[in-house]
Amino acid sequence: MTIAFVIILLVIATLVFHFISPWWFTPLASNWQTIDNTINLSLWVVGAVFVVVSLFLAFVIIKFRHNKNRRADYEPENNKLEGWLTLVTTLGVAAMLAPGLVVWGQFISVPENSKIVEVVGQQWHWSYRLPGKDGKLGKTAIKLISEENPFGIDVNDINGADDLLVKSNELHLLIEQPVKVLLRSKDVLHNFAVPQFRVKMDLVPGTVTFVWFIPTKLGRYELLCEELCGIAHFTMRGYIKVVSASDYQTWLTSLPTFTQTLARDTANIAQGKQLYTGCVSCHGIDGQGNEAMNAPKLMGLSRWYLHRQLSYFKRKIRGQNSDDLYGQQMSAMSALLPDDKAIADVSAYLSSLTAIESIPVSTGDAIKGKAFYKNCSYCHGEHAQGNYAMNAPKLAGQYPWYLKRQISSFQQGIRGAHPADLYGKQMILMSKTLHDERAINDVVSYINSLTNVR
Ligand code: HEC
Ligand code: HEC
Ligand SMILES: [Cu+2]
Repeated sequence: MTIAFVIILLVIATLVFHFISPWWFTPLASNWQTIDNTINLSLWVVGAVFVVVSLFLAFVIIKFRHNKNRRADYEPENNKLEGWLTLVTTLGVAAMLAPGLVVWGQFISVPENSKIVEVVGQQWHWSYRLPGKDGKLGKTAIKLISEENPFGIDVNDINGADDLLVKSNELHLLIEQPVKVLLRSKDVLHNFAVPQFRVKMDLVPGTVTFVWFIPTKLGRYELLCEELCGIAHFTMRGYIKVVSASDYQTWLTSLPTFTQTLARDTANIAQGKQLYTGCVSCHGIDGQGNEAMNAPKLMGLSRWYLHRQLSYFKRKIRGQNSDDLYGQQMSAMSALLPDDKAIADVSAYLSSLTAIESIPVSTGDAIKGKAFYKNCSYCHGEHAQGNYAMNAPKLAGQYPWYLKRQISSFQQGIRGAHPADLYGKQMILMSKTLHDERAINDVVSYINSLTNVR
């Protein structure tokens, strides 16, 4: 008897939860109402069956409960009843599956007037490529990917020259314009999913997959990787901003073509050395750093990392937090570098310095630190040598006081929390794997004990 009431309560609770629960789909922002309809239909079919079968079970338990004066009837066959049950079940299953086939048909028939956009996934961020005026994307290959050519575009393919590259994690789309999104992965399986658009698809290394949709509502939507693609999978987020025609045009004109990004490497090392004279008082004559000035070692850091940090300081993405005293100092100093060219020059100069690097000593327990460093090595490399593909800088050879300060800045959100800081956010999350001062000390000791490979 009790079990019958439990079942009835379960049915009531489920229904109440369904109707009052705040959890439901985010408002639709694309043409894919049909996907919602299919999901809803399945839910209604499954829901009705759940209610009817559960209540029937409860009814039977109550009605035919144990009674000394009653005996059960044995009825192994009932063709009529079985016929009905088979028919009803078949209709129910067909109602759930058949509309899905129709919607899948639409899902794979891309409208003629769609515009192409390429989305590239890698551990753990997104980038985008649009065809230039010719409307065609250039060929790509994994083996062509390098620091200068992160998309791996084939320079010999004429279609690639005017491709527009978006290195940021924000893609803009024109409202009411059907788009065919080509999906490509540089490393492992990822999944392209924007909840408001409803459509989602895996990115598979070695092949190009696609989805299509029409964005129907202006707004900025979060792009999630819905594939468990590695330890920092949850940091793999991007944004899709649906904009009006004029905003879209402005955005397009701001994008560099592939040719322009290649031509950009005109950094002048001599010029960079000249510019660096303004930095010597803090960072030292060879960029060896200076503890008294709180200034880290710069020599031997990668060009792309130096470039990024200097433009972060300049664009007030790093060093603006009111608790970030040293970052603020440095941010003020970035005024010595008037423009992007100057930043490129000084970065090229600093990364060219190959003076012998002393290995700093620190006081933590390097053996314990090694265990902590396991997580860090996925991005920063086994020898803390840095890894361009992961956007993670070299840590080996850096002063312990500076490393500790940065780790705790990340932990407190003093560094990396600015909305335009794409990579700092990953570090904020990672820094929290070190639970106390002791752990920070230990991991830094381990980093300092690593052979300082360049
Ligand atoms: C007043 C002293 C001072 C001067 C002058 C100065 N810096 Fe700095 N710099 C700092 C301090 C302090 C930090 C550490 C900031 C922090 O802890 O977040 C820093 C950090 C940096 C970083 C970040 C390094 C990393 O590993 O993330 C770079 C790059 C840098 N400086 C380059 C320069 C360049 C190039 C110049 C000359 C244009 C310069 N600095 C001039 C004090 C200075
Ligand atoms: C998911 C990849 C990833 C992992 C894992 C990771 N980092 Fe980082 N780390 C980064 C990136 C990316 C940056 C550069 C951030 C930026 O550009 O502002 C960075 C920056 C840093 C910096 C600042 C270096 C400098 O010169 O200012 C330190 C220190 C650091 N990481 C330490 C660690 C430690 C310790 C661990 C392990 C607990 C770790 N990281 C794990 C990606 C990672
Ligand atoms: Cu992913």
